[in-house]
Amino acid sequence: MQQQPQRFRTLFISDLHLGTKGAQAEALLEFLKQHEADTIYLVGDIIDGWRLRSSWYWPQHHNDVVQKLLRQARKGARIVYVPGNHDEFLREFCGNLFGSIEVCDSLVHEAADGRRYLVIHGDAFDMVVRHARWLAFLGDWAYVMALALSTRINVVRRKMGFTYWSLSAWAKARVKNAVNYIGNFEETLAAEAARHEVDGVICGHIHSAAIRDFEGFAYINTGDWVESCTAVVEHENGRMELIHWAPFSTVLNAGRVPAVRLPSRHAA
Ligand SMILES: [Mn+2]
Repeated sequence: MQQQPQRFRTLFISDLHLGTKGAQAEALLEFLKQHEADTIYLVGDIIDGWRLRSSWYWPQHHNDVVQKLLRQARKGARIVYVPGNHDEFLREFCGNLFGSIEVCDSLVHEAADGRRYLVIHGDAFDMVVRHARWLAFLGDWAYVMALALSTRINVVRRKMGFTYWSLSAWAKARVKNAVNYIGNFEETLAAEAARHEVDGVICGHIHSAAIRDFEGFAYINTGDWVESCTAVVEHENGRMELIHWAPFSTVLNAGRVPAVRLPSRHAA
């Protein structure tokens, strides 16, 4: 049954990691069918160039996601691609157009309520990636191993009718340092919003979706489509909302799980 898509002023998604086995392309496709927007920001790590460089992995579903986005652009949506560290090959094209898709290293988004947000992937503020690329690569490898295991577990879970379970999210949540890491990143990014004299920041990179307030500056992280299947939408009045999409919803008919809402002080 075809559902009528919900329409938003803006849609922010990041960390799709297309070109990797961990990418939740089917869930994303279903999400994109049901959520449309006037402007779509792709907040980095959309196509995983690091992985594709070592081995080519590009199934039909990954193509379908790209096609779906291009179709939105043809229908008049403005699409802005902010490259991340996994698709840094696009950074040299910043300021250019791919068809109608704008590529931009970072930019300011003005919401309907007049609030201004710096849109940036965020890896530039990740001390690991910034200062030790070899360490980042090693981390990436361990991460891929964890995801491969997670993928197998989920094949079994799907057959048994269970919902998606994320091993790496589970592991991360149990590592003490991960909490510090996320906290530091969030604070750094919120400080960056202050430095740019805007009201907040919208980023991705750490695969941890959030809408938070840091002393009056909004920290918004779009999350990812590898572990958590999350996106951020801007309503017509400028209100930002985090959506947790439940994968396998067509199998389980679960649809949307309750979304995390902005604290009232943020509501327009
Ligand atoms: Mn990244």
